[in-house]
Amino acid sequence: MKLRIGIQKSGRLHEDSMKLLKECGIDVSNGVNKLKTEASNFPLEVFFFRDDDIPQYVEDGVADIGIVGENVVYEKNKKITVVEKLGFGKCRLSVAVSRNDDYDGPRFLEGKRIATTYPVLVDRFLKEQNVTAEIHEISGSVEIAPGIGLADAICDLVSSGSTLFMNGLKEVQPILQSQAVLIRNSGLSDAQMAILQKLLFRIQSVKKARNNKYILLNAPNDRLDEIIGLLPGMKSPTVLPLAEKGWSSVHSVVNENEFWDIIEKLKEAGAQGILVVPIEKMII
Ligand code: PRT
Ligand code: ZN
Repeated sequence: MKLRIGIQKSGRLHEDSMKLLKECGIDVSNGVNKLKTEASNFPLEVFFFRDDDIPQYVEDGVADIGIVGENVVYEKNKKITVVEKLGFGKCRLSVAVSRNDDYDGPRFLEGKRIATTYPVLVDRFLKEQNVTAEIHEISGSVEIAPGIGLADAICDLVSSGSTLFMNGLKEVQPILQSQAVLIRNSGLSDAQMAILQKLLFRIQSVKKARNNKYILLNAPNDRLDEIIGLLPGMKSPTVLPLAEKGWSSVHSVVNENEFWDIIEKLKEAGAQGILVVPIEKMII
């Protein structure tokens, strides 16, 4: 029994998807110019598809699971189950208008022409806002539509914002936050679900490790309590005596989001020789 996973053949999600499998300890040879490949040390077959096709293939059972952007999942609206957010491929689907327009809320779009590759999501947004506008579905280079007189506004994916900027547009209204997610066919067998659980356990360990750092530092014993108080750790920090009297070595795990904040406070509390090390896997 093997689980079949669909990932993007080439494009923005390909490398991160392959990297995630690798960090899960799954050996897969790269699939450029290949339709599929097999993991050598995990019951997984990897199929390479265009990202837009992945929800359909997972619904049809051509693949059992897949990695695809939430933007594609919700636009395609197939009968599949979202299993886990993966933390990469982050972007937002946003309405953008000409830099010179005064956008004063969704009402601005009333009666306007909006060019997009995401007609379903745009339509849903307009309905929610009680706005009537004309949706022009185009398949690529949406950002040039206002410049050539095809549309008054666009709705497209944005990450850095430089594409909009270079085309004289400004982002005015995010309608969906998106990242890559793991999806699955809704009718997997027990045996397939068991493999998925194994994979998911590994993915979650990799995600936790990515969000945390291992930290080592030297602390003067008279301020040890204060320093330990700053470091939650997985249970509580490890404290070992240093050869030099009056000092201890403290080891712990800190969350990426709180990291700089904690480092500042540790320094103020007299910590020295702070080392920060990436964590490969984290199992709690
Ligand atoms: O060939 P295939 O159909 O598989 O690939 P594709 O060309 O349809 O997709 P691809 O590889 O461009 O994107 C795959 C997925 O990456 C998308 O579905 C999103 O989930 C995710 N993603 C994340 C992005 C972006 N960021 C992104 N910035 N997808 C596209 N863009 C484009 C956007 O459309 C615009 O043209 O990048 C431009 C904007 O980028 P900034 O940085 O200038 O704002
Ligand atoms: Zn695509």
